[in-house]
Amino acid sequence: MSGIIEASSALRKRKHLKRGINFTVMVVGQSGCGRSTFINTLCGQQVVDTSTTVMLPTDTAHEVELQLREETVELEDDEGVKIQLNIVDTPGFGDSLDNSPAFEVVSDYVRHQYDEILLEESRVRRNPRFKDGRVHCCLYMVTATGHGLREMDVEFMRRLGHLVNILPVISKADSLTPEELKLNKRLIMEDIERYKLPIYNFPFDEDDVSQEDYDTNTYLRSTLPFSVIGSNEVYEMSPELTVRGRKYPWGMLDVEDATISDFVVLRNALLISHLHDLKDYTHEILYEQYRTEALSGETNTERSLNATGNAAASMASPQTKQESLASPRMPAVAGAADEAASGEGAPGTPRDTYLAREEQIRLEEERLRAFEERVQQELVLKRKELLQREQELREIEERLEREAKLKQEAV
Ligand SMILES: Nc1nc2c(ncn2[C@@H]2O[C@H](COP(=O)(O)OP(=O)(O)OP(=O)(O)O)[C@@H](O)[C@H]2O)c(=O)[nH]1
Ligand SMILES: [Mg+2]
Repeated sequence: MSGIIEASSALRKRKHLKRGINFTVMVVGQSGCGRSTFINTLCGQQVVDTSTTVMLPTDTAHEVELQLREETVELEDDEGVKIQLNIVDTPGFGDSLDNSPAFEVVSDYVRHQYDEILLEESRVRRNPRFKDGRVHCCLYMVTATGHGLREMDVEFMRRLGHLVNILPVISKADSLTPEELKLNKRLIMEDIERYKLPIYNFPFDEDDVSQEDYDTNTYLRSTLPFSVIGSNEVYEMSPELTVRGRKYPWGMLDVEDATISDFVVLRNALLISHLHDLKDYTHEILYEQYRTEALSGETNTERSLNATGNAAASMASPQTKQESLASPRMPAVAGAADEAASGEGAPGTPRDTYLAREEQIRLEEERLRAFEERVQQELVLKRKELLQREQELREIEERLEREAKLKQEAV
């Protein structure tokens, strides 16, 4: 009997390995900052086209629109574990005078993925094919300069940091000297501290961490923001050795050279050492917070930002962060109701208790109504999408029919 159980658990494990780990990374950064090149470098293959992806508006009255492009790549590590890496590229980001709409698009996308999970969780029958599209990490690329963050960078991190794990990255690091890069890193971290931006700072529980994890996380924190160099070219140095690098008149650099950029450190953290940490943090902290807000009908996400404080500056342990994020956000009345019910502190007369309970029920109903509204909105959106797809399909069919007719006529 136990043999069968062992065999089936091994089978399950193999199945899981075969299916692979689902991991989603969003790459955000201004046009030309090297997003596409970085994605190709990270995946070790040409995943996205690196021709300019943004069309400038012909009419100056119109702003450049942000698009979100999704790609999926299957990667395999040394132990044969497959990673279904979903990449969301953001062409058009930061190219407008007013970038608020672009922030909204990114924020809506991240929220939409959370809503999908919320909906799925509330279904009586779960969909076995449901795909978790939550963004586990957002790489925010800042083009190498001698300065700290720009207003837009601060605003983005401030608005999105409570929804998604943000890792700041300096792209095109080869355009700075080692001293300039050091200065750039320092100024960026100073800004992150000054504005209390909630980035992902490799949190750990100080009371419950192995020495190895402590060292790794401390090192990764001290490396933030990661500097990267990307390239779309692979050079054959010898029959056995190929190098992804950049060729310059003065020589060639290897993008994996750890002495000139943090690319390898970032890749290892993302795809190996912290893949599960980023997923867990997304699920247990960020999504949980979103879920509480969605179900309670609260929308003030800025408030949580203040509660979270500066993750980078305070180097809060996950416990501290979790506590501050998950701190009860029930309205005071509900608290009073509980107190009244337990007979502690509150006046405690039956009438008080009754009124407090009434209030609590009313709040619960409000919360449910808000949730229902969100679900309805989702449905409307899905229906719209469906109609659009149907229309596209019809157009394709018509085109095919036309082409077939033309061919027949030609014959
Ligand atoms: N020096 C240097 N140039 C880079 C690096 N990464 C990319 N580039 C170059 O920068 C230019 C833009 O790179 P892309 O990867 O297309 O940038 P992008 O952000 O995807 O650009 P859009 O999609 O047009 O917004 C290309 O000429 C790249 O070769 C880098 O690490 N160092
Ligand atoms: Mg691009």
